[in-house]
Amino acid sequence: MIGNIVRRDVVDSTNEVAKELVAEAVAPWTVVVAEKQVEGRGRSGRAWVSPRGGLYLSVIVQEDLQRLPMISLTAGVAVVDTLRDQALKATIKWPNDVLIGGAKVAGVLVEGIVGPQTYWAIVGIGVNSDFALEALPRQIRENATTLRHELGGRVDNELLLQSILDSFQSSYPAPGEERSVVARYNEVCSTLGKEVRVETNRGIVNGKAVEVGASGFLMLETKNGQRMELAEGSILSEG
Ligand code: BT5
Repeated sequence: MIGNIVRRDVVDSTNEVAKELVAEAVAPWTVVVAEKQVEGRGRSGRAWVSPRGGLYLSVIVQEDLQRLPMISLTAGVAVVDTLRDQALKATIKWPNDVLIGGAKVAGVLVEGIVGPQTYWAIVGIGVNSDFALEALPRQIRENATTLRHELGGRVDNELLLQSILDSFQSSYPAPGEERSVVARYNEVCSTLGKEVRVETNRGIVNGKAVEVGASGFLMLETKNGQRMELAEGSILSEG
């Protein structure tokens, strides 16, 4: 499935380049890879700091918009499984932070767009791979790590790219066959079982994280035993 790989040196954001390609009629499963981003994006208007040496990619897939949360889970699982193959103890913090030892090493941003004839998902993945931790601003560094820092040596971004793409493609669920990737997500999600404090666009909620569903929601159990589904949010603290 993985098709053409479009390689760029410096871009604003690989997701943005991918969107331009969709507007020009692109083949599904085209991948955009850049060496550096100057306007790397996170969720909700946040920034993804993207120095040279990191891996920045966007996979362009044709997808129904309601499957985007599912595709985001799949991308997180692909990154975790790739890192685990290298004996790194990677986990996911809901919804899409890939952590090693509690520090963020990668993030996923899936954006949906309406193309000329169909819907598209731009699956953006950023990995702090082959650069020193010091390349990140101090404030971010406190909660982040890089593969070079974890492994104590250089990282081959080309091999990493191929492994992530292989893993993403092999985990990618056909409609109706989402169960195994959701199960895998729940296995590697370090948020589950913890008391969490989550910032949502409806305010802050507290509860015990129980599970993540196929539509990407986090099921929380509040103190009075009520269950609550969160479609989006950022975890402020995990107990
Ligand atoms: C994410 O957002 O984690 C999604 C990151 C997706 C980046 C990829 S790179 C390829 C593609 N093209 C793009 O433009 N984006 C995608 P979020 O969960 O909102 O986390 C953002 C927060 O993570 C920031 O507010 C910082 O606190 C922190 N952060 C920023 N840069 C970081 C880095 N390099 N390493 C660790 N943490 C970082």
